[in-house]
Amino acid sequence: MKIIITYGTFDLFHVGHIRLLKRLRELGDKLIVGISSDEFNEIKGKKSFFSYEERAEILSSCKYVTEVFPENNWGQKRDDIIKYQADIFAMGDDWQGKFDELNDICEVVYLQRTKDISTTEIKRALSKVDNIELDRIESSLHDVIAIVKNLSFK
Ligand code: C2G
Repeated sequence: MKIIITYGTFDLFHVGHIRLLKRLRELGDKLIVGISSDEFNEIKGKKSFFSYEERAEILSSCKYVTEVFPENNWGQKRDDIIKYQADIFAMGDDWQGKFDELNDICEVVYLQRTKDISTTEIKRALSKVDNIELDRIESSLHDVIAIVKNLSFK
């Protein structure tokens, strides 16, 4: 039974996340995911849209994921690897080299990150959509006001 362990925020779950989890699951038999708690996200400088509970529900519903648990700090990985008897610790390669010190208790693997998608990108795109929508509504309102003005002076 080969056990894989990984960590992340996994906010606004997207194809980058799912492609990583799929590849991680293919490395072994079980995939255990440490999901960053809301408090730990603050330490990471991240404010997730979905709460820890919602993100945990989404990841738990993913067919590639066996089990999830809260990631509360940077330093718990070594204990987690021992507790879950993980054979492989794996992350996307934006973390390349950052966790190599764990290679005395498990294999450390970094998989290629999916390009052109990230939670930050999604948030940025959505904020633009709001502004575009607001501009459209505002110009429609101006049209309506012009029509009303026309009518009222006849
Ligand atoms: N990821 C990916 N491709 C993307 C986006 C993310 O492969 N387009 C991977 C990341 O490399 C990471 C995982 O998905 O391995 C989760 O990414 P995040 O939710 O951004 O998590 P992160 O902030 O990197 O937290 O202690 C480790 C941290 O908790 C990792």
